[in-house]
Amino acid sequence: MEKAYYITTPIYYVNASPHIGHAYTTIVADVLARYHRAAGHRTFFLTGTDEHGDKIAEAAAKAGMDPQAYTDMVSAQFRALWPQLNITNDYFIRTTDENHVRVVEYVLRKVYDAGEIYFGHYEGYYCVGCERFYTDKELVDGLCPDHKTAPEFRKESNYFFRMSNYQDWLIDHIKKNPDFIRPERYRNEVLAFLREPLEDLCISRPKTRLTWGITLPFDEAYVTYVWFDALINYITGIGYPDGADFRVFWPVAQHLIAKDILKPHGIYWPTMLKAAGLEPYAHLNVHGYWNVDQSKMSKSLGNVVKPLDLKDKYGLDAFRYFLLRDMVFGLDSSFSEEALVQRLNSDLANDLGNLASRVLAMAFKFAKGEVPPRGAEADADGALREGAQRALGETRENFEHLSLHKALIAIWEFINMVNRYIVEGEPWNLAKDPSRRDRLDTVIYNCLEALRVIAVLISPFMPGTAEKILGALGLDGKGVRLDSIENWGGLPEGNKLTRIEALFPRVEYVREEKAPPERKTVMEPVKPEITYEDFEKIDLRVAKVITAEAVPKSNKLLKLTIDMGEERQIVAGMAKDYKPEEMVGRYIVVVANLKPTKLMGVESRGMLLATDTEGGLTLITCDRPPKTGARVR
Ligand code: ME8
Repeated sequence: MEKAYYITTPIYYVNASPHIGHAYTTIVADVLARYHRAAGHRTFFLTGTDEHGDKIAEAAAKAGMDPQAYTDMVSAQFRALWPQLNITNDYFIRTTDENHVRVVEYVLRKVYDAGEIYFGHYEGYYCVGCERFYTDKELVDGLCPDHKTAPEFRKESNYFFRMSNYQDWLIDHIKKNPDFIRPERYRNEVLAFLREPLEDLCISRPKTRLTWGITLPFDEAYVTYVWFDALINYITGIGYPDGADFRVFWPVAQHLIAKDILKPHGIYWPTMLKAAGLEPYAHLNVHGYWNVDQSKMSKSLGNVVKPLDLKDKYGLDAFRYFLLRDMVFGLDSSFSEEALVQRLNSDLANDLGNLASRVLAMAFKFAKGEVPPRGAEADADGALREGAQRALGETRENFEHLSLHKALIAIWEFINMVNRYIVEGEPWNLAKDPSRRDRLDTVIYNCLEALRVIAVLISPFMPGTAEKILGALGLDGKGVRLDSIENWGGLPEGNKLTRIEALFPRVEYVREEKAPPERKTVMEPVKPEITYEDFEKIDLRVAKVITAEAVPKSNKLLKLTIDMGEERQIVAGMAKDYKPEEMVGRYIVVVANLKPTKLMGVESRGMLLATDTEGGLTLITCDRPPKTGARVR
């Protein structure tokens, strides 16, 4: 039977425009879908938008729009983005689609009729950003760990799904299927969560508070909780309950998500499926975050990187390559445009781009722009052939484990091998000796064939580039098959070649000068009043700095000896703004009667006064030379 492959992305919330985080997940799904198509598997790739719930209703209200008009608008932005990133999804689902609404009602009814949904009361902390309740334990300093905002306290009567009934089954399923949730760190995270008693899941919202959702089929007064609605997209998208595609693709379903939505996918979804009498998905694949300046990208933090800006600036394939090469699947990665440019110049312009130009130039110069005949094989040729097989083998293996960056490393090893093959084969010298024509043809043939192999291997990652290379070789760049490179020599002799422009022109990285942040003089709130007596308790003195040195292992602290009539040691957090030698000889103002303390293990008997300037801290000092030790009045 034909092998099937089904991959999904999260359906994205329509409260924000797509950024590189969304682009990354969708590009990875695209690479996987393209790879499986190239492997000859019957493939289905689903993406879409998540459009109900508080969060979307709030965003629509903020935009002054009706929720349907608002979701139509933003969903269209996502839909329009994907073709521009060369994404080949087979279907685009919206949770406001009529057929999705019907399926959600159908599943709810099924689970309700099975007695797995009941009416009850709930109170707890709810994060609208995540659209879920948090337990006290999950909150960090009372804030949502993801959005860093204070959750709302909510108390409501609602419908509940008996999720707790499935705890043991789920633990067992995860244990029996080690690859059910991967990589392992996320499997462990879910198992750790399941060590605590699993609570039932609140799956409704009263219409008195929220109307933007799917009405419960068994109670008109409530809408469905957005996650119970959204997760079901994965079965609606392939025609559940009756579609033929559902039978083909559900048994091999693989979801792709980032770690932010591990709990709904790792816990809610499999238990919902079980309760609805369906098999769980085959794999949940979880990746890390793209961070910018140490924080997860998000609209609220204002550090969003837009995929189309990068595509326009550097080209789509360079952008896709960078995302796939730089992130280790499962771990976080830090986005930097400078790193993208480095990869573009080294891996793409130098290694791959130069190889393609070099090989084609050679074929035009020495073989009249045609694929020459392949002559007798020398040792170097055998090694090249084996290199191609190794690259194919490692690509296949790494795709199994979603180690896409490793697959790229293996392909690049082969690219470098071909570059060496040319240097060692010295075709330019062979061309000088007519008796070596046969060898020259063979070397050129092998280089062109190697280019074909490379194009096929990179085609899931950089489909545009693969098409260009295959086109230059006189081949059809569409419908690429991996098995076409299982045997060396698939490139037909006599094929007419075409010249192409440089695949990846080098670019210069220009660091954008960040405009200095606009500084407003915002006065800190004045502290509560004190009496003169209170002020009198603070002993402020003028002192002269005698010595200064950095405190070991601290980038902030300086150890000072000061003269204030007596000699003293104080520690001051001035190292970022003053070099030790700049401090020596200065007059400073010190709080002299502050209780001694230790900073990084160094004793400090007093504190100097300083204030903020545009450029950092400045010392409070004296206009004219004072008497050391004098009181400040
Ligand atoms: O959670 N790094 O939608 P969402 C990497 N509607 N990936 C990121 C990312 C980042 N900084 N930011 C976002 C939802 N993503 C729900 C899903 S599914 C039934 C419902 C990607 O718009 C990543 O795939 O908040 C993450 O899981 C997803 O966008 C969250 O998208």
